[in-house]
Amino acid sequence: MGSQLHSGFDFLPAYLDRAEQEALLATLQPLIEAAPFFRPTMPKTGKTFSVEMTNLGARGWVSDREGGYRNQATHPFTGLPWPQIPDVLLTLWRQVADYPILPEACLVNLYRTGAKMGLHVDGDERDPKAPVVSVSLGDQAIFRLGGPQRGGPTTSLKLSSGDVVVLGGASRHFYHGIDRVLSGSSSLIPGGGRINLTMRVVG
Ligand code: MD3
Ligand code: FE
Repeated sequence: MGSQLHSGFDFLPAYLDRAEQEALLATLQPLIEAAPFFRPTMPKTGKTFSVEMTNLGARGWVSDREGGYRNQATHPFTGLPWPQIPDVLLTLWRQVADYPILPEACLVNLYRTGAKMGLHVDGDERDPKAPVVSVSLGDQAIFRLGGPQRGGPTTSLKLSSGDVVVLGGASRHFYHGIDRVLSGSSSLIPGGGRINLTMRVVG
């Protein structure tokens, strides 16, 4: 059990050591080659996200102007099913999630220079009791966590490579975002940047 700053929010700093981070990245590399990063676009406006994304698992998260936010079984550009979530991530889920169902989706976010993610609440997973498990790799990021309502007080937390966060309980529905990534703060990812993995039960 790490430090619980908010109800159900569990921060597990340096959960993965450097060798484990390198091994996880090596496991991800061929999966990302099969399901390349793409830039989602916002519903209606078509504005592009600065974060690049791909998914693993049966039900990946995608967004575009025409179809809006949704979960789907195939990559929007290759048309292929997403690669399976690797065992090393399912093992991590079993260790930290305290939940009897395995994740069906793992969103992979890539933050290159200047990428950020505005304050938002995660959408419509049908099982509201299921936690989200997040793993950070590469450059450090300034993460902002609010409460259930937009405009309420927020706290910020630096997320470093190897940190794991479990979002359970009430925190699962809290506003959150990534204000910025500290470019050059880690040597893990070739070409620099940050990867964040979020495992979810989609239902
Ligand atoms: C707090 N990702 O993919 S991970 C996202 O670092 C997302 O890429 C961020 O927000 C990233 O939706 C933050 C940590 C995280 C994930 C889900 C949460 C924090 C959360 C859900 C509710 C509250
Ligand atoms: Fe989110």
